[in-house]
Amino acid sequence: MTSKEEKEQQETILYNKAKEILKKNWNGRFTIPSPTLYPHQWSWDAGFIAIGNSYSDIEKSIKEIEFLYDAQWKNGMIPHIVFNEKERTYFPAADFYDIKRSENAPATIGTSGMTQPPVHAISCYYIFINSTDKTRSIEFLKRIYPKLKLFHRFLMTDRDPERSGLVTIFHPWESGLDDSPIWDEPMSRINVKDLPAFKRLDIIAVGGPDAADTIPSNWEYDRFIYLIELMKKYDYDQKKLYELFPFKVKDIVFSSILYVANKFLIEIAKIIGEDLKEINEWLSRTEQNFHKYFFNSSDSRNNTAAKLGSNEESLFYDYDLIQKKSIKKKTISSLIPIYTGLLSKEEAEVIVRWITHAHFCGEGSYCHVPTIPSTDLEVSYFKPITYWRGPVWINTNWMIWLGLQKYGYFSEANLIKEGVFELVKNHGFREYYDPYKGQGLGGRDFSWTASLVIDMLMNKGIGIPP
Ligand code: 2M8
Repeated sequence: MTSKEEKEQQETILYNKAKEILKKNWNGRFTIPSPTLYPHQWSWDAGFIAIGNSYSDIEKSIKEIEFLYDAQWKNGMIPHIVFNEKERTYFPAADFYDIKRSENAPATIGTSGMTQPPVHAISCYYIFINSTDKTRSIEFLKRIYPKLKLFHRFLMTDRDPERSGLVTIFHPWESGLDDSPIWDEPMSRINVKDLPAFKRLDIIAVGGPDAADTIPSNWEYDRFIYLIELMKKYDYDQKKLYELFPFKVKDIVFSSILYVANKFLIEIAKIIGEDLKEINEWLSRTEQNFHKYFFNSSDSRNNTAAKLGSNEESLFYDYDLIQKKSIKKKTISSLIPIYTGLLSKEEAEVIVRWITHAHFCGEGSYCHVPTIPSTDLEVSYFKPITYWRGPVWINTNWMIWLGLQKYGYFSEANLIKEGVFELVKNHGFREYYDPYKGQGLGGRDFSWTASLVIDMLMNKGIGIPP
């Protein structure tokens, strides 16, 4: 067998394995993120999962998105979790969120009271492109479009009263990157009071001697739970939260995904003949402010002196609205802007230098494969096996893979793709991976890993931002 044939054979094996995982994690109504850890539906997981399923099971992708959007709040928010009422192995569960306090909450569906990045318009575009029955997929787009737009409008208004085109998050869980070092500073200012007694179930679910080192610390978890208590105290009223909440961050990953999702929403609007005006306005707001908040906003830099990559400090950083300053932590979030297409050629070149640098598992590093770790390897807060503080995650690598292609860096994109294939082939379709050893960590048979590997195997360029 030639090496090309061998490679093709291995890729077929990976494809079938990934499909099998998605099939197994489907519970008849939605796909669980992982059988070992997460028994409910998560919002951005659902978006990623619908992308993988769009290649072989369009009906499932449609059902996935519709199940999630049936739980949409009256103010447009898509909750970050839709609970399976029969499951009791995850904390905090529906009763803890007590969403009935909000007049916006759905009446009969149990959900969380916060949100997550809006991947879904991107998934819906995949559904349309990959469908063979265009009449049926257009019917779906017509049904879902107003709901997608309502969600984006919620993010562009309630979560952006500044009209910056960038999203404010109230909880680290809203970012999806739960215990990223980015949140250390804002979380350290939170004064935890009257925390109700609770029992963490994630540590039991992960199991094994290293379990505690692979998940967020108790210090972080107390604050995660306390912030939910505070959201409840303010009845999930977005205006009150904006005024009074102690955690308010303009987030790069969330805002980048929203920008890309708005670009795909435009594509959907064109397909079904809807008006583009409002979405175009949202896009131009983001275009005007992305650098202002995430790059030039620092207290110590002035607009003219700042130059991306001119020194270690000049990168994209999240912006803390309470402290009114950048949160200077070197993580994968600093590199995600390449996914938006909002960078000049020169800026993209600088991001590529970081991506291929030893700090982020590039040349000269001791990493297992050249995939991007969630945190710079050479900073004090890097931890190789702890959740979003160092391990390699497939969804963020997928975004960077697409961003690199957007700017024409095909060989760099290819290195990441092959690195991802090596990880899943030899270490399983896991939730995250140790960047040095490649060891698989967290949940097993992880759905978004399977789904995005399918997209990388198909390699059709559908997700490259327009
Ligand atoms: C993780 O987050 C949840 C809370 O939302 C948890 O730790 O229990 C994150 O990795 C998040 O990005 C993901 O959506 C979720 C389910 O996979 O797990």
